[in-house]
Amino acid sequence: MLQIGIIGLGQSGKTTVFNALCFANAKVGDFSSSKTPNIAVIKVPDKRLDRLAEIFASGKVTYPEIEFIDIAGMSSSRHGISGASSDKFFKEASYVHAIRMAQALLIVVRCFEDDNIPHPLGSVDPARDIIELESELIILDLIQIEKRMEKLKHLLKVRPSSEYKSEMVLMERMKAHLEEEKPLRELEFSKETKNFLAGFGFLSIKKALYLLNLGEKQIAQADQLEKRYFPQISDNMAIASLCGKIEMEIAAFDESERGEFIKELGIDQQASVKVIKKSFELLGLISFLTGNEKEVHAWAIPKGLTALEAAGEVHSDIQRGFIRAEVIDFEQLDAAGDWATAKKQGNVRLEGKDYIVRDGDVILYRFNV
Ligand SMILES: Nc1nc2c(ncn2[C@@H]2O[C@H](COP(=O)(O)OP(=O)(O)OP(=O)(O)O)[C@@H](O)[C@H]2O)c(=O)[nH]1
Ligand SMILES: [Mg+2]
Repeated sequence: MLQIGIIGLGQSGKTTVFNALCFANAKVGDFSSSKTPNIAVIKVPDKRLDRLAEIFASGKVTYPEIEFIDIAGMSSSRHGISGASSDKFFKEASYVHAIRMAQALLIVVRCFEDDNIPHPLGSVDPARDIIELESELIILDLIQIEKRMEKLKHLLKVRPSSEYKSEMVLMERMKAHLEEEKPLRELEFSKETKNFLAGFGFLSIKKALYLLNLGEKQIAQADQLEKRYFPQISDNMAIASLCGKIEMEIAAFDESERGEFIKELGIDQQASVKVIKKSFELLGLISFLTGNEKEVHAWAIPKGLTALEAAGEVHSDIQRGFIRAEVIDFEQLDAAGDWATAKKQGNVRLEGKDYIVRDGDVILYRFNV
């Protein structure tokens, strides 16, 4: 499953945002700093799927899921910046480990002012915090790379191989980049290298969605604030903003009452829904759909997968016994009203293994095992 780790300085509102996104009610504030992460799974809303359930008269609707992991604040919160390096191992084990394997990070930056909630660095200063958080990720990755290089040096001595040699070159390239205080997500890697690196769980390589946690009075200036703190957006990152406190209140309402409350507040859409959408886009994900009378299902996959690769998401048998895929755009199926009519209209295409799946494809797999 897709996993997104929530990080940020202490008391920046991570757990508040987590509660808002996941409709959860984990404790926030002073007494919340437990070292066990909060974990919750959310469904990615997709209106097309609801319509597909009508078309197939299907009893069950399965949305793609994302898991959010909320960990306690990063080191600056407790030890000050200077203390950050002294307890690397402790911090590594207890905080960061939980998000090592996440595909992306949601980085919460405090913008809200509140004299009752002390900021770990003494004042509310989002620009400084962004730099602080980036360098924290960079330092943690540097430590890990240096450890790996030590090991590689040894391995190259006792068991030299071309694999180790090229890995050393790769690590050196990454180290040089980090030493310029740049996150690894800005580097380009081949697909194979990316897969190889995935196992290391580097942090600054993960796609990052920066989330400005606004005060109630700042909501109207959300766009300006986003532009002010992120005048340019680099690769593999995105920006969003919301008022965690209000969003958490919205999430606490029953679904039936939520719409009314949002209207009263004069907000156009629940901000957390936007954050989920942005996370999805940032991860470069698309959805394809499958359906029959039993179940309709949206599958989240990275862009660029073939019909055969996508089949593996649904079931390994379908991938193994793949014959062909019958494919139609959701819009065309929606207009036709049912599969048989769409077929008669000639809009259902036969595609082979190498067909590149597109967002909104409704796929009926033909297979034989
Ligand atoms: N005024 C205001 N307060 C907020 C907002 N978001 C969070 N807070 C408050 O800030 C405090 C800290 O929020 P948490 O969500 O616990 O912060 P955290 O980042 O999870 O904190 P740690 O887990 O201890 O690092 C709580 O008292 C929240 O109610 C906001 O948008 N506006
Ligand atoms: Mg928390």
